[in-house]
Amino acid sequence: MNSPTPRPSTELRRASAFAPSNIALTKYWGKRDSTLNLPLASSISVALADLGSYTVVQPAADLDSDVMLVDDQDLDPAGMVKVRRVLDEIRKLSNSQVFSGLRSVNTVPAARGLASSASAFAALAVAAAHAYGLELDGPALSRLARTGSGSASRSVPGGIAIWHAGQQPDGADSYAEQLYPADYWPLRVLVARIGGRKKISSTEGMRLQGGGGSPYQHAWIEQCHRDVALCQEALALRSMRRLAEVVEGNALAMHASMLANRPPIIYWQPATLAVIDAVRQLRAEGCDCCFTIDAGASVVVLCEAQDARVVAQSLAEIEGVEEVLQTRVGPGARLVDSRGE
Ligand code: 2P0
Repeated sequence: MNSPTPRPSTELRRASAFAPSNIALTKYWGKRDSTLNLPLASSISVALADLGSYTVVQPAADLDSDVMLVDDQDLDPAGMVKVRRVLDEIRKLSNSQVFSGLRSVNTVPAARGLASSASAFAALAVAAAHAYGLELDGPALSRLARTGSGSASRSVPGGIAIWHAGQQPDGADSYAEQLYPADYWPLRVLVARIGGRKKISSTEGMRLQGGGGSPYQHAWIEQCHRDVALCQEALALRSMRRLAEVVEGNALAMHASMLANRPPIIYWQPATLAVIDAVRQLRAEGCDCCFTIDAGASVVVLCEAQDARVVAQSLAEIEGVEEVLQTRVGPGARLVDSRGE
């Protein structure tokens, strides 16, 4: 573990950070420890350039608990438990007992299959560590973010990142690091937004499946181990053909394991399948693209820059696609000045 350098509590200060959301190329869907968010398999992601969260942390001696607004609403109790987990760890490391007021603004639509919790917790970890005077390295910040929400670990390094599942019970070896910087492969990321609020959160979906609900759970995790290796090969070659095979196969295997769960976990809507069809058709016509789907109905499409316009146009024409967001791969979590709020 990194040795933090605590400063005296008089050095508590307001701090703001931005963190990107991230899209998994091979997924995190299964935990070996649900308190520390330790995964059963490693996963690989791309950070999104301008879709993410700004979080401001203001330690205040007169508060008797932490309070947090997310998009101007009080954070719900389940979210607050996760936030306190991160802040309690930071207070422990900095020998502080001061609570904080926090405000987070998402540039990602919440609960639509895009991981707003990933960016929110990565921004929280980076801002709060600074607010409490800690100097932590990347792996330490990634571990902190992970305790809030597993996927947040990957938003800390940004670019193309791998989250190592690790083996240690305390999670010391379970953190994300960058495989490639954001400009390694100038992919475009298109989000075909579909549907309203999802009914089953990722945390709950993984809990249901982890309790022996899916007969395919073991096969799914074994597939993840293989796919992480295949994905790294595809990335090293910058081969969209090979990337498509592993990224699409991994997402479909995850949803197959969810569908087979009892009770079933079904996130797709008719438009989800329509987008899958469209991407396969585009590829047959020579467009270098592939799709992936998280815990929601929305579909994310990765493509080469020169194909982005035609792909975005095709997606926008599909019935049930409410909006097509377009971005590129971006850097990781960082401190920003308070104008970044
Ligand atoms: C991923 N997802 O790898 C996968 C794919 C959803 C489907 O990471 O319980 O919100 O807070 O650790 O991080 C969503 O999981 O769950 C997620 P918790 P988290 O992106």
